[in-house]
Amino acid sequence: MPNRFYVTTPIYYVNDRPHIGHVYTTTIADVLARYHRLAGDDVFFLTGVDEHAAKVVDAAKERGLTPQQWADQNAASFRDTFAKLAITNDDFVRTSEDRHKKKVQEYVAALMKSGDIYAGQYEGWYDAGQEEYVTDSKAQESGFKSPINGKPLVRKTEKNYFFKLSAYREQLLTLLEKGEKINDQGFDVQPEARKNEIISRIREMNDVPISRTGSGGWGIPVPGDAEQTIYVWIDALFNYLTYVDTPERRPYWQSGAVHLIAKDILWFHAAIWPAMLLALAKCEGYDWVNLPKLVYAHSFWISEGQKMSKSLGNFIDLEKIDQYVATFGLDALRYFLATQGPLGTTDSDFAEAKFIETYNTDLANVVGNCASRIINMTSRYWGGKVPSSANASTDFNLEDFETFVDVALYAIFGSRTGWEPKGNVHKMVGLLAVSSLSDSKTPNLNCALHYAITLVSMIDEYIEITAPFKLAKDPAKLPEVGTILYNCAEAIRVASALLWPVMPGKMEELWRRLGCDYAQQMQSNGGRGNLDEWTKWGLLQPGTPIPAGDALFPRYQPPK
Ligand code: ME8
Repeated sequence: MPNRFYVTTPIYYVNDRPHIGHVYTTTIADVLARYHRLAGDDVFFLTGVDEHAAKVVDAAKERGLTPQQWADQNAASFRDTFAKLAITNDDFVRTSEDRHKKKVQEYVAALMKSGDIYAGQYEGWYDAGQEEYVTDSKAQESGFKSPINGKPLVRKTEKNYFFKLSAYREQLLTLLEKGEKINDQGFDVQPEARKNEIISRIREMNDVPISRTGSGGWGIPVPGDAEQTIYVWIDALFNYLTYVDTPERRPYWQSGAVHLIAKDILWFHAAIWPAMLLALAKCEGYDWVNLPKLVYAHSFWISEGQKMSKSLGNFIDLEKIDQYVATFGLDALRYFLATQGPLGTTDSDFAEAKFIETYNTDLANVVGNCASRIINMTSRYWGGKVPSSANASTDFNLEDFETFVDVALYAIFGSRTGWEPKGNVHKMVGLLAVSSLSDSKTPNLNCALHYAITLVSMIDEYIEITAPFKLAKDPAKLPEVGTILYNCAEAIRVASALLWPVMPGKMEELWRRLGCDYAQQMQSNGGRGNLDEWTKWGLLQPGTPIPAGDALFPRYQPPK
């Protein structure tokens, strides 16, 4: 049985169209999903939209539309955008769908029955214009006036349903601080600094209201109380479970979800969500419910050095995203997001100059240039066919090597440096690239991709050192040229497999030129690949035509 892997993104508010932040988290999730499929895992990847927010109602009203009409338009925009960006989600959440609403009501009813959700009174400072409560500290800060319209806040009491969050304090702290497991499943929050933030907050947590009144019918009613609507955050968090709560999909949930989010919504995911699951797991009929294995909270993109905001008008919005794709290609955008993005705890700057530099340095000069050199030399010196490496003396023997990377590195550097192939060499590039991509604890993509690119730049260096273009002048040396070109083509084939999750379009093009049918193999195997096999050394068949073609990543010259 293949490993299962379940990865999710936040479900995004549909009060507006998507922007780069939404595209970013979804792209990272897509890279992880593709990587796991490539490695042969059975993957479920879920993204979608969160519809029942009050701001959706407001934005619809401004346009003279019903909330559903406005939600429909924006949900379509999210769906189309993701499709355009080669996102391979397996389903798309819309919280206004019956299949979601029905399950949420079932979960809430079970929690009401077990006593983890109870009716109570909520009292607090209410901003009537915004239809929301303001925390005591915020109210004090703003002089008890609405921060939005300046009108006095009112002290208001209303009936609400509450979730017994405080009852799960100790259990959550044990899970997070001691790494303990429940039903064989641990629960982790990463990066480490974010986990520490959340631990201090959990120590002080109280019960939370999970319903509200006056939503005008937009939302999911509390079972048995038509006046109250389930609070949008509770409705939204449940999406991770509602969409896989079917007999066929439950095994994905049970494999331990990986929730990718940004730092803005960590509290909900790292405290409220696991506590609700612990509560649900105790209810009758829900003993199969376990915890997610990881909540990973990345940081934020800013834009050209400044926080993205409506008033500054500097959002990287759909128009800008389209422009980048039109100019540099989709794979370049995905590569930039994956390598320069805010994984970890520092924000990243989405700046045009940085985009161009990354594109020219890594894609045009390294990957594109290396592929062109190999293909062109093969056509010039070896009739445009994969050369045979067997008839030239090689200074290595396949049996001496543990992994393809040992071979690639030895082929590239061994003869020059006398490098011992066995040992930890393979950890340097390939396995590091592979394991850091797949390690769900810290999806350190920046690092993984850096190693894959390093492998390609080593090929370039190998060409410089061995100088096949000089050797080719002597007909007696042609077999040696063949060996060199074969090693180059093999190394770039291996690198292309490692880079495919980020740049599927261009890498599939490279596969076509190298005569590799990996895309077809994946298609006929339910989307699953065979990375272990495809990264072995020596798979290219001598004699296979390697057609020349346009540069994969033409160098970008900014218009004067
Ligand atoms: O919070 N940089 O939806 P949302 C990077 N509906 N990522 C960013 C970003 C930025 N500048 N801005 C947004 C919600 N994001 C809720 C979630 S989940 C059960 C409910 C990304 O539309 C990032 O993933 O405000 C962030 O967590 C998410 O968009 C918030 O999207």
